Amino acid sequence: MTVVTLGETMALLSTPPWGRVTGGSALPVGIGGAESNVAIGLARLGVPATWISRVGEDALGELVTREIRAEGVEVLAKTDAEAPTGLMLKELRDGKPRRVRYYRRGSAASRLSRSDIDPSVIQRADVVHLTGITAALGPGPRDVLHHVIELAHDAGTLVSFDVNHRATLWTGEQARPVLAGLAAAADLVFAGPEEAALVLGREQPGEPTFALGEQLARELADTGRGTVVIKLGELGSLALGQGEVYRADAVPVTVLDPVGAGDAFVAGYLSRLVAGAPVSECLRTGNAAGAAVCRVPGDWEGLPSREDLRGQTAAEVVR
Ligand code: KDG
Repeated sequence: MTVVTLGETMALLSTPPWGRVTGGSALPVGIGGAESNVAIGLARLGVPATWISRVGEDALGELVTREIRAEGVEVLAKTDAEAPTGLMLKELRDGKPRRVRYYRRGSAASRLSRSDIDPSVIQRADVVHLTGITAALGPGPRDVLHHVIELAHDAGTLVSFDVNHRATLWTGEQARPVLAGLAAAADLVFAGPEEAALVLGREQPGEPTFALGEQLARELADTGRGTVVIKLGELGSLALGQGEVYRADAVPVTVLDPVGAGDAFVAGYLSRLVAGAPVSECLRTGNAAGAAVCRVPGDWEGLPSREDLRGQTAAEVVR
Protein backbone atom coordinates (compact mmCIF):
# COMPACT_ATOMS: atom_id res chain seq x y z
CA MET A 1 0.00 0.00 0.00
CA THR A 2 1.58 3.29 -1.02
CA VAL A 3 0.52 6.91 -0.77
CA VAL A 4 1.86 9.63 -3.07
CA THR A 5 1.70 13.31 -2.10
CA LEU A 6 2.59 16.35 -4.14
CA GLY A 7 3.25 19.96 -3.10
CA GLU A 8 5.66 22.61 -1.93
CA THR A 9 7.89 22.28 1.11
CA MET A 10 9.69 25.36 2.36
CA ALA A 11 12.56 26.01 4.67
CA LEU A 12 11.05 27.23 7.94
CA LEU A 13 12.64 29.83 10.19
CA SER A 14 11.24 30.61 13.62
CA THR A 15 11.79 33.88 15.45
CA PRO A 16 13.08 33.82 19.02
CA PRO A 17 10.25 33.00 21.48
CA TRP A 18 9.70 36.72 22.25
CA GLY A 19 9.11 37.45 18.57
CA ARG A 20 11.68 40.12 17.75
CA VAL A 21 14.60 39.46 15.41
CA THR A 22 17.68 41.55 16.11
CA GLY A 23 21.16 41.46 14.62
CA GLY A 24 22.93 38.33 15.72
CA SER A 25 19.68 36.46 16.57
CA ALA A 26 19.97 32.77 15.84
CA LEU A 27 16.81 31.54 14.09
CA PRO A 28 16.22 27.80 14.25
CA VAL A 29 15.79 26.40 10.75
CA GLY A 30 13.54 23.52 9.86
CA ILE A 31 11.19 22.63 7.04
CA GLY A 32 7.42 22.71 6.55
CA GLY A 33 4.98 21.75 3.84
CA ALA A 34 1.50 20.33 4.27
CA GLU A 35 1.96 17.47 1.80
CA SER A 36 5.42 16.41 3.00
CA ASN A 37 4.10 16.61 6.57
CA VAL A 38 1.49 14.03 5.57
CA ALA A 39 4.11 11.88 3.82
CA ILE A 40 6.37 11.94 6.89
CA GLY A 41 3.41 11.14 9.12
CA LEU A 42 2.57 8.13 6.97
CA ALA A 43 6.18 6.91 6.89
CA ARG A 44 6.38 7.12 10.68
CA LEU A 45 3.20 5.05 10.87
CA GLY A 46 4.74 2.41 8.61
CA VAL A 47 3.06 3.32 5.31
CA PRO A 48 5.34 3.69 2.26
CA ALA A 49 5.03 7.30 1.09
CA THR A 50 6.34 9.28 -1.87
CA TRP A 51 6.58 13.08 -2.10
CA ILE A 52 6.74 14.84 -5.49
CA SER A 53 7.93 18.43 -5.79
CA ARG A 54 10.51 20.87 -7.11
CA VAL A 55 13.18 22.65 -5.06
CA GLY A 56 15.76 25.32 -5.85
CA GLU A 57 19.40 24.54 -6.52
CA ASP A 58 20.36 25.96 -3.14
CA ALA A 59 21.22 25.01 0.42
CA LEU A 60 17.55 25.23 1.49
CA GLY A 61 16.49 22.83 -1.25
CA GLU A 62 19.13 20.41 -0.05
CA LEU A 63 17.88 20.79 3.51
CA VAL A 64 14.29 20.10 2.44
CA THR A 65 15.03 16.97 0.42
CA ARG A 66 17.53 15.60 2.94
CA GLU A 67 15.14 15.99 5.89
CA ILE A 68 12.22 14.36 4.09
CA ARG A 69 14.39 11.49 2.81
CA ALA A 70 15.77 10.98 6.31
CA GLU A 71 12.22 10.30 7.46
CA GLY A 72 11.98 7.37 5.07
CA VAL A 73 9.88 9.11 2.42
CA GLU A 74 10.71 8.55 -1.26
CA VAL A 75 11.57 12.00 -2.64
CA LEU A 76 10.94 12.74 -6.32
CA ALA A 77 11.91 16.40 -6.52
CA LYS A 78 13.61 18.06 -9.47
CA THR A 79 16.21 20.72 -8.73
CA ASP A 80 15.38 23.99 -10.47
CA ALA A 81 18.44 26.12 -11.23
CA GLU A 82 16.27 29.13 -12.06
CA ALA A 83 14.14 29.56 -8.95
CA PRO A 84 14.80 29.37 -5.21
CA THR A 85 13.37 27.08 -2.58
CA GLY A 86 10.46 28.75 -0.77
CA LEU A 87 10.86 30.03 2.76
CA MET A 88 8.47 30.68 5.63
CA LEU A 89 8.92 32.53 8.89
CA LYS A 90 7.01 31.51 11.97
CA GLU A 91 6.67 34.53 14.21
CA LEU A 92 6.43 33.50 17.83
CA ARG A 93 5.01 35.47 20.74
CA ASP A 94 5.53 34.14 24.26
CA GLY A 95 6.94 31.04 22.62
CA LYS A 96 3.73 30.29 20.66
CA PRO A 97 3.11 30.81 16.93
CA ARG A 98 1.40 34.14 16.30
CA ARG A 99 1.69 34.49 12.54
CA VAL A 100 3.29 32.80 9.57
CA ARG A 101 4.84 34.75 6.72
CA TYR A 102 5.64 33.24 3.34
CA TYR A 103 8.54 34.10 1.04
CA ARG A 104 7.51 31.76 -1.74
CA ARG A 105 6.30 33.76 -4.73
CA GLY A 106 8.26 32.59 -7.79
CA SER A 107 9.69 29.65 -5.84
CA ALA A 108 10.83 26.46 -7.54
CA ALA A 109 7.67 24.62 -6.46
CA SER A 110 5.44 27.35 -7.90
CA ARG A 111 6.93 26.28 -11.27
CA LEU A 112 5.68 22.68 -10.91
CA SER A 113 4.47 21.40 -14.26
CA ARG A 114 3.29 18.18 -15.87
CA SER A 115 6.91 17.33 -16.68
CA ASP A 116 7.46 16.77 -12.93
CA ILE A 117 4.99 13.90 -12.93
CA ASP A 118 5.94 10.35 -13.88
CA PRO A 119 2.48 8.87 -14.65
CA SER A 120 3.54 5.42 -13.45
CA VAL A 121 4.10 6.78 -9.92
CA ILE A 122 0.46 7.86 -9.73
CA GLN A 123 -0.76 4.72 -11.46
CA ARG A 124 0.94 2.33 -9.06
CA ALA A 125 -0.10 4.22 -5.90
CA ASP A 126 -3.12 3.26 -3.81
CA VAL A 127 -3.81 6.85 -2.76
CA VAL A 128 -2.68 10.21 -4.09
CA HIS A 129 -3.02 13.02 -1.57
CA LEU A 130 -3.33 16.63 -2.79
CA THR A 131 -4.13 19.96 -1.14
CA GLY A 132 -5.57 23.35 -1.99
CA ILE A 133 -2.22 24.97 -1.17
CA THR A 134 -0.78 23.64 -4.43
CA ALA A 135 -3.70 25.17 -6.33
CA ALA A 136 -2.87 28.55 -4.77
CA LEU A 137 0.72 28.48 -6.04
CA GLY A 138 -0.17 29.38 -9.63
CA PRO A 139 -1.55 28.09 -12.92
CA GLY A 140 1.23 25.51 -13.43
CA PRO A 141 0.71 23.71 -10.11
CA ARG A 142 -3.08 23.98 -10.59
CA ASP A 143 -2.78 22.27 -13.95
CA VAL A 144 -0.63 19.56 -12.36
CA LEU A 145 -3.38 18.84 -9.84
CA HIS A 146 -5.94 18.30 -12.61
CA HIS A 147 -3.47 16.15 -14.55
CA VAL A 148 -2.73 13.98 -11.51
CA ILE A 149 -6.44 13.60 -10.70
CA GLU A 150 -7.09 12.44 -14.25
CA LEU A 151 -4.22 9.93 -14.11
CA ALA A 152 -5.45 8.68 -10.73
CA HIS A 153 -9.05 8.28 -11.84
CA ASP A 154 -7.99 6.36 -14.94
CA ALA A 155 -5.77 4.06 -12.87
CA GLY A 156 -8.24 3.51 -10.00
CA THR A 157 -5.96 5.33 -7.54
CA LEU A 158 -7.97 6.97 -4.74
CA VAL A 159 -7.76 10.78 -4.76
CA SER A 160 -7.54 12.36 -1.31
CA PHE A 161 -7.89 16.16 -1.10
CA ASP A 162 -7.40 18.47 1.85
CA VAL A 163 -8.97 21.87 1.16
CA ASN A 164 -6.22 23.59 3.23
CA HIS A 165 -7.26 27.13 2.34
CA ARG A 166 -4.43 29.61 2.89
CA ALA A 167 -5.94 33.10 2.99
CA THR A 168 -2.51 34.71 2.69
CA LEU A 169 -1.97 33.09 -0.73
CA TRP A 170 -5.26 34.01 -2.41
CA THR A 171 -8.64 35.52 -1.61
CA GLY A 172 -11.71 33.46 -0.80
CA GLU A 173 -13.27 34.64 -4.05
CA GLN A 174 -10.32 33.42 -6.11
CA ALA A 175 -10.05 30.18 -4.18
CA ARG A 176 -13.70 29.11 -4.00
CA PRO A 177 -14.36 27.86 -7.55
CA VAL A 178 -10.95 26.19 -7.77
CA LEU A 179 -11.23 24.44 -4.41
CA ALA A 180 -14.84 23.44 -5.13
CA GLY A 181 -13.80 21.84 -8.43
CA LEU A 182 -10.97 19.90 -6.78
CA ALA A 183 -13.15 18.78 -3.86
CA ALA A 184 -15.84 17.58 -6.27
CA ALA A 185 -13.26 15.48 -8.14
CA ALA A 186 -11.82 13.82 -5.03
CA ASP A 187 -12.81 10.46 -3.56
CA LEU A 188 -11.98 11.66 -0.05
CA VAL A 189 -12.20 15.29 1.08
CA PHE A 190 -10.80 16.77 4.30
CA ALA A 191 -11.93 20.22 5.46
CA GLY A 192 -12.34 22.33 8.56
CA PRO A 193 -15.80 23.90 9.04
CA GLU A 194 -14.65 27.26 7.68
CA GLU A 195 -13.08 25.63 4.64
CA ALA A 196 -16.20 23.57 4.00
CA ALA A 197 -18.31 26.75 4.18
CA LEU A 198 -15.94 28.50 1.77
CA VAL A 199 -16.16 25.67 -0.75
CA LEU A 200 -19.96 25.65 -0.47
CA GLY A 201 -20.12 29.43 -0.89
CA ARG A 202 -21.89 29.74 2.46
CA GLU A 203 -21.42 32.31 5.20
CA GLN A 204 -18.62 31.57 7.63
CA PRO A 205 -20.01 29.33 10.38
CA GLY A 206 -19.93 30.07 14.11
CA GLU A 207 -18.47 27.83 16.80
CA PRO A 208 -17.82 24.30 15.50
CA THR A 209 -20.13 21.55 16.70
CA PHE A 210 -20.67 17.98 15.53
CA ALA A 211 -24.14 19.01 14.27
CA LEU A 212 -22.61 21.78 12.15
CA GLY A 213 -19.90 19.41 10.91
CA GLU A 214 -22.54 16.89 9.86
CA GLN A 215 -24.58 19.49 8.02
CA LEU A 216 -21.52 20.75 6.13
CA ALA A 217 -20.39 17.20 5.35
CA ARG A 218 -23.82 16.38 3.89
CA GLU A 219 -23.81 19.47 1.70
CA LEU A 220 -20.26 18.80 0.51
CA ALA A 221 -21.07 15.15 -0.17
CA ASP A 222 -23.98 16.26 -2.37
CA THR A 223 -21.56 18.19 -4.57
CA GLY A 224 -18.89 15.48 -4.73
CA ARG A 225 -18.24 11.80 -5.31
CA GLY A 226 -16.86 10.38 -2.10
CA THR A 227 -16.30 10.47 1.63
CA VAL A 228 -16.17 13.83 3.41
CA VAL A 229 -14.20 14.26 6.63
CA ILE A 230 -14.68 17.38 8.75
CA LYS A 231 -11.87 18.26 11.17
CA LEU A 232 -13.41 19.86 14.25
CA GLY A 233 -10.20 20.72 16.11
CA GLU A 234 -10.49 20.30 19.86
CA LEU A 235 -13.90 18.61 19.48
CA GLY A 236 -12.66 15.78 17.28
CA SER A 237 -13.66 14.79 13.77
CA LEU A 238 -16.54 13.49 11.73
CA ALA A 239 -16.86 11.53 8.50
CA LEU A 240 -19.72 10.98 6.10
CA GLY A 241 -19.28 8.02 3.80
CA GLN A 242 -21.89 6.09 1.85
CA GLY A 243 -24.64 7.86 3.76
CA GLU A 244 -23.26 6.84 7.19
CA VAL A 245 -22.03 9.40 9.71
CA TYR A 246 -19.10 8.56 12.02
CA ARG A 247 -17.86 10.74 14.90
CA ALA A 248 -14.75 10.57 17.05
CA ASP A 249 -13.92 12.72 20.07
CA ALA A 250 -10.58 14.49 20.19
CA VAL A 251 -7.73 13.26 22.36
CA PRO A 252 -7.35 15.95 25.08
CA VAL A 253 -4.04 17.76 24.82
CA THR A 254 -2.17 20.82 26.07
CA VAL A 255 -1.54 22.72 22.85
CA LEU A 256 1.94 24.16 22.37
CA ASP A 257 1.89 24.55 18.58
CA PRO A 258 -1.23 23.57 16.59
CA VAL A 259 0.36 24.16 13.16
CA GLY A 260 0.52 20.87 11.30
CA ALA A 261 -2.18 19.16 13.38
CA GLY A 262 -4.45 18.94 10.33
CA ASP A 263 -1.74 17.23 8.30
CA ALA A 264 -1.07 14.83 11.16
CA PHE A 265 -4.78 14.05 11.27
CA VAL A 266 -4.75 13.25 7.55
CA ALA A 267 -1.67 11.04 7.92
CA GLY A 268 -3.29 9.13 10.79
CA TYR A 269 -6.55 8.76 8.88
CA LEU A 270 -4.90 7.57 5.66
CA SER A 271 -2.61 5.17 7.53
CA ARG A 272 -5.63 3.19 8.69
CA LEU A 273 -7.59 3.66 5.46
CA VAL A 274 -4.89 1.91 3.40
CA ALA A 275 -4.88 -0.89 5.98
CA GLY A 276 -8.59 -1.41 5.29
CA ALA A 277 -9.65 -0.28 8.78
CA PRO A 278 -13.21 0.95 9.45
CA VAL A 279 -13.89 4.69 9.19
CA SER A 280 -14.26 5.15 12.97
CA GLU A 281 -10.74 3.77 13.48
CA CYS A 282 -9.38 6.08 10.76
CA LEU A 283 -10.91 9.03 12.62
CA ARG A 284 -9.56 7.96 16.01
CA THR A 285 -6.07 7.48 14.66
CA GLY A 286 -6.27 10.85 12.91
CA ASN A 287 -7.34 12.54 16.16
CA ALA A 288 -4.50 10.91 18.10
CA ALA A 289 -1.90 11.92 15.51
CA GLY A 290 -3.23 15.49 15.44
CA ALA A 291 -3.00 15.72 19.23
CA ALA A 292 0.58 14.41 19.18
CA VAL A 293 1.71 17.20 16.84
CA CYS A 294 0.07 19.89 19.01
CA ARG A 295 2.24 18.90 21.98
CA VAL A 296 5.51 19.70 20.23
CA PRO A 297 6.83 22.88 18.54
CA GLY A 298 7.22 22.46 14.78
CA ASP A 299 4.85 21.54 11.97
CA TRP A 300 5.68 17.82 11.81
CA GLU A 301 8.35 16.99 14.38
CA GLY A 302 5.78 15.61 16.83
CA LEU A 303 4.27 13.19 14.30
CA PRO A 304 3.86 9.87 16.08
CA SER A 305 5.05 6.40 15.22
CA ARG A 306 2.70 3.45 15.66
CA GLU A 307 4.57 2.71 18.84
CA ASP A 308 3.87 6.24 20.17
CA LEU A 309 0.16 5.87 19.47
CA ARG A 310 0.05 2.51 21.14
CA GLY A 311 1.62 3.95 24.29
CA GLN A 312 -0.68 6.93 24.33
CA THR A 313 -4.10 5.58 23.61
CA ALA A 314 -3.77 1.83 23.94
CA ALA A 315 -6.27 -0.41 22.18
CA GLU A 316 -8.55 2.52 21.50
CA VAL A 317 -6.40 3.76 18.66
CA VAL A 318 -4.09 1.07 17.36
CA ARG A 319 -5.02 -2.55 17.50
O1 KDG B 1 -0.14 22.53 7.26
C1 KDG B 1 0.87 23.08 8.01
C2 KDG B 1 1.47 24.00 7.04
O2 KDG B 1 0.91 25.28 7.18
C3 KDG B 1 2.91 24.06 6.87
O3 KDG B 1 3.71 23.02 7.27
C4 KDG B 1 3.39 24.86 5.72
O4 KDG B 1 2.54 24.03 3.67
C5 KDG B 1 2.59 24.92 4.45
C6 KDG B 1 1.82 26.12 4.16
O5 KDG B 1 1.67 26.39 2.97
O6 KDG B 1 1.35 26.82 5.05
